[in-house]
Amino acid sequence: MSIRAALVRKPVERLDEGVAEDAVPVDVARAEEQWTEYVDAVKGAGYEIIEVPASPDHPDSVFVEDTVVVYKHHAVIANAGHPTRRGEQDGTKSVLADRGYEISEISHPATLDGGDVLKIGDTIYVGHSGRTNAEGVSQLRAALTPAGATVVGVPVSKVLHLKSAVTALPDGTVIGYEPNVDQPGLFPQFLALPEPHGSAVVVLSDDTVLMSTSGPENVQTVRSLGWNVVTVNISELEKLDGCVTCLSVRLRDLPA
Ligand code: CIR
Repeated sequence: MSIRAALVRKPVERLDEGVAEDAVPVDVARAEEQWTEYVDAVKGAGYEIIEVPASPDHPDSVFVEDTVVVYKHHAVIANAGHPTRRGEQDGTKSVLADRGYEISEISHPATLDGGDVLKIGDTIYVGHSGRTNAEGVSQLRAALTPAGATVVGVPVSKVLHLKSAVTALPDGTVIGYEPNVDQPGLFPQFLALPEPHGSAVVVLSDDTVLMSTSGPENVQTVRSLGWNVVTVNISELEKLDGCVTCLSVRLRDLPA
């Protein structure tokens, strides 16, 4: 059986200062509870939880997925597209280096957020978005092509990150709310979900995904296709444009 682990990072007191498209007050205590429930759900699916030490000066640091792209034993450390998020990546880098990952880094003038990267097997889709620039796409391609990945750049103009628009089911079907997706035809199999909110999945195992309670019809659609769905309420983190994917980095087959 493959070893599975997930990186997570505790929300900080300054969470409510995080970057948000719509300024809605965030209940930090409630966000902490919801984060704990999220971590418990991932743990309950059999993942070892690895906590990246909290970063009190980075309000958005709970969204740990944005700090790195992991492929096989390679960890490509991101360079955040938003200036207030730069520096978050240092904690992730040190944890993954300690775990034996081969580290490379996206560097200036390139920017890249992990939320723009969707891996489906050896195909890595990377969104050219408001956060990830062309140099970021290019540096990711240069870092991971030699490791066996095919890096496919895709435009993202309607939402924050590629994974705000699309994620993938365990069988590789790409899902999303179509009005949020620039070019659904770029994906070999695309399934449109009914609701804009809560349209993301985290693959927990070959037959189970994690979704937010904010998209009940989306959950129903995914269940109707024969998948097990574990749900979590992450409403306070969604106020900061987060979704289920961005709260963890899933690791499989860790370096020995
Ligand atoms: C930001 O704007 O950077 C954060 N407030 C939200 C980041 C969410 N990350 C993600 O979806 N991968």
